[in-house]
Amino acid sequence: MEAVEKAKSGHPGMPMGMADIATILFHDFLVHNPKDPEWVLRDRFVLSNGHGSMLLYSLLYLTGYKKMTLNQIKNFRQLGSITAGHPEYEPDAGIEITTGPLGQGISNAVGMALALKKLASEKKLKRIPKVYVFCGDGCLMEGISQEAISFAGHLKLDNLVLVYDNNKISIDGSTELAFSDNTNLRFKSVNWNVLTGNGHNHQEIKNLFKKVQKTSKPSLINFKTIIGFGSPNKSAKASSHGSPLGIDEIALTKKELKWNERPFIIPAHLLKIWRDSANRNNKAYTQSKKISSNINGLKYFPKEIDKLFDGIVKEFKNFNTPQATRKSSEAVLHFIDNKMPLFGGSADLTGSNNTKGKQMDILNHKNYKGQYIHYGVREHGMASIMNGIAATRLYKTYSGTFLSFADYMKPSLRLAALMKIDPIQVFTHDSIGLGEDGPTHQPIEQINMLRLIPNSYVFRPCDMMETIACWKFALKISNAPSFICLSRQNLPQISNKKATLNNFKGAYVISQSSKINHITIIASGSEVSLAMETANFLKEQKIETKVVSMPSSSVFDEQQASFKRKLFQSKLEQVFVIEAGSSMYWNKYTKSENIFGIDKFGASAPAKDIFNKFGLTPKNISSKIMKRIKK
Ligand SMILES: Cc1ncc(C[n+]2csc(CCOP(=O)(O)OP(=O)(O)O)c2C)c(N)n1
Ligand SMILES: [Mg+2]
Repeated sequence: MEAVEKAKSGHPGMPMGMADIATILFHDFLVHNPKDPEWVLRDRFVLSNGHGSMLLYSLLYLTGYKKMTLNQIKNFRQLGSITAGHPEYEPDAGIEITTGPLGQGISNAVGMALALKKLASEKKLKRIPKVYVFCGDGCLMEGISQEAISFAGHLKLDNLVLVYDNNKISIDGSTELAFSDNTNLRFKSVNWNVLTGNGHNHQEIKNLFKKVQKTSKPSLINFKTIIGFGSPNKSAKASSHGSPLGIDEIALTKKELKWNERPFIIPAHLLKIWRDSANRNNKAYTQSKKISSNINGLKYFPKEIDKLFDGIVKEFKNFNTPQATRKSSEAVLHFIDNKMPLFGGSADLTGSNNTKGKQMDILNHKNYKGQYIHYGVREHGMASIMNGIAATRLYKTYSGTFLSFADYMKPSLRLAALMKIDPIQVFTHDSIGLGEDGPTHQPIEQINMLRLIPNSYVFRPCDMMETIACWKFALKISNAPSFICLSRQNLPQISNKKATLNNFKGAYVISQSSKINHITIIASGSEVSLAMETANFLKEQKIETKVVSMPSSSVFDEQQASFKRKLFQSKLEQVFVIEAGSSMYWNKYTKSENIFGIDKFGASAPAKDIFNKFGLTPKNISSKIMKRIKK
C-alpha cells in the first residue's frame, strides 16, 4: 500500500488480496535460497498477474534477496530501479520472468515446469523442482491460458501449481460483466487436479499447498479472495485494483489490520521470522548443491558450436542441388540434434517446417528426456512456453510454424526480446513463394514486423551455406531471440563459401559483374538468386551490378559504419532492394522508388505466376532499374 502510495501509481489490490496465500507459500513451502537466487534446483515462482508486482518485490525483500533492498521498494516504478511497474526478468534478484501482459506467465510457468521435468528425468533427480504461478481473472480470460493449460494437462506436468486469485474483480468491475466460466470444470476437462479454498484462511491455505506436494497432474488451487483485503472502503471493489488507496484509506486499513508501524518499517522480530523462513531448505540446498553444480545448462555450449559447424560445412561444401532452405535447416538439425542441450518442436507442422532432427525422441509424459515436442496447434502457447524454457537457461529451444502465423505469437516474441532470452523460431513458407495455399498463408508484413522488434535477430538465408551460417549465429546468441525465415520452394546453391561462416556480418557481396559497379542490389532469401539474374540482364545493357546478399539485416545493422558504406559503395540513388515482402523497412537503405517489394496481399496460384503478378522477375526489375538510372 505504502510503496504504491509513494510512487503515486501502481496496483495495491492484488498484493493485499493475495498476501495471505503468498505468505504461507513463501514461509512454509517454496524451496528456494535467497542467498543463492539462481540455485538450479530451486522452485520457481511466477507472478502471471504481473500488475501485482509489489507483492513479489515485498516477498523478495522480506525473505532476504540481496538485490531487493528496502530502497528498491521505496523506488517502486522509478527510473533505474529493479522494482519496475511490472516484474522484469532479473533472475539474480529472484524475478524469474517478465510478466504483465496477462496470460503469459501461466504459459511461461508451463515451459519452466517442462524444462525442470526434463532436467529431473535426465539427471535422475530425487526431487523435481516445482513451479508455482499466481494468476488472476484476467489471465484466465486470455486465450493463451487455454493453450497452456491444455498442453500442461496433456504432458502431466505434476510439478506445476497454478494459484488462482479468484476475487471476481477486474478493471471494469465485477467479472460478471464478461466472465461466466466454470473454471474448475474447465481445468478438470484438461486433466488437472483441482482444489478450492478460502484465500484468507491460513489453515486452509496450508492444507491445500500440502495436498499439491505429491500429485500426478498439474494442480489448480482456486482460492476465493477479496481484492484490496483489509481496506474498509475499497476492498472487494475495482477501485483498489490499479490506483493508490490514498493516505486516509491507508490509515483506516492499517487500523483494520492492526498494523501500527510507520511506512516501510518492518519490526525486527518479524523481519527475522521472514529472513529465517528459507532456512528450512538448508538441508535440501546443501544436499543438492553437489548435483546442481554439475548441471551446466548452456554454460559450455558456445564453445562446442564452432567445432560442430566446421563439420557441417565440410559435409556440404560441394552441395549443389537446388533445395528449399527449410530442408537445409533440417539438414543442420540432423547434425546437431543429439550433440547439444537443445530441444524443440513445431505447432503441428513438423513435416512442413522440417524441424525434427533424425535422432530426436518425442518428448511426452512417458519420456521427458525426449528432445522433440509436438506442441499441437498452439502457436501463442508454444512461443510463451518456449520463453519459460529459455528463461531457465538450461536448454536452447526452438520451434516451427509458418511465417504468416508469427502474428499468433507476437506478444511472446516481443517479451523474449525484452527479457534478453534466446528462443529460436523457425518460420518456414516465408513468402508468396509458397504458392497455392494463397494469401492467408503468404506472409507480407510479418518479416518486417519481426525486424521491428528491438533486440531480436531476423534471418532469411538464400541457400544451404547461408542457412548453416544463420543457424550457427542464432545458436550462439544468448541474449536475444532469433527468427529464422525459410523458403518452402527450392532455391539454387549460390553462396557456397562466400557466406563467411566464421565472420558473419549479416550481409556480403555475393556477386559482382566488374570491379567498378554502377549499381548495388540488396536482396534476401529467395530473392538473392532473382537479384543475380537481374544483374545478368543489366550486364547485357552494360550496367555493372554488385549484388549484396543480406541474410540478416539485424546483424548487418550492428556492423561498423565503414563496413556498411563499403559494402553498398553506390550512391543512394543507385542502391536497389528486392524482397518479396512489404517494402517499408528497406527505406533506411534506399529511396522508396528503388524497392521491389510487395505491399498488397498475395494470391492463390503457382509461385511463378504470383512472382509474375507482382513484377518480381529479372526482366521487369532490370527494365525498371534501367529507366530509373537513365533519368
Ligand atoms: C494482455 C493484457 N491485456 C490487458 C491488460 C491490462 N490489465 C491489467 S490488469 C487487468 C485486469 C485484470 O484483472 P484480474 O486479473 O482479475 O486482476 P485483479 O484486478 O483481480 O488484480 C487488465 C485488463 C494487461 N495487463 N494485459
Ligand atoms: Mg480479479
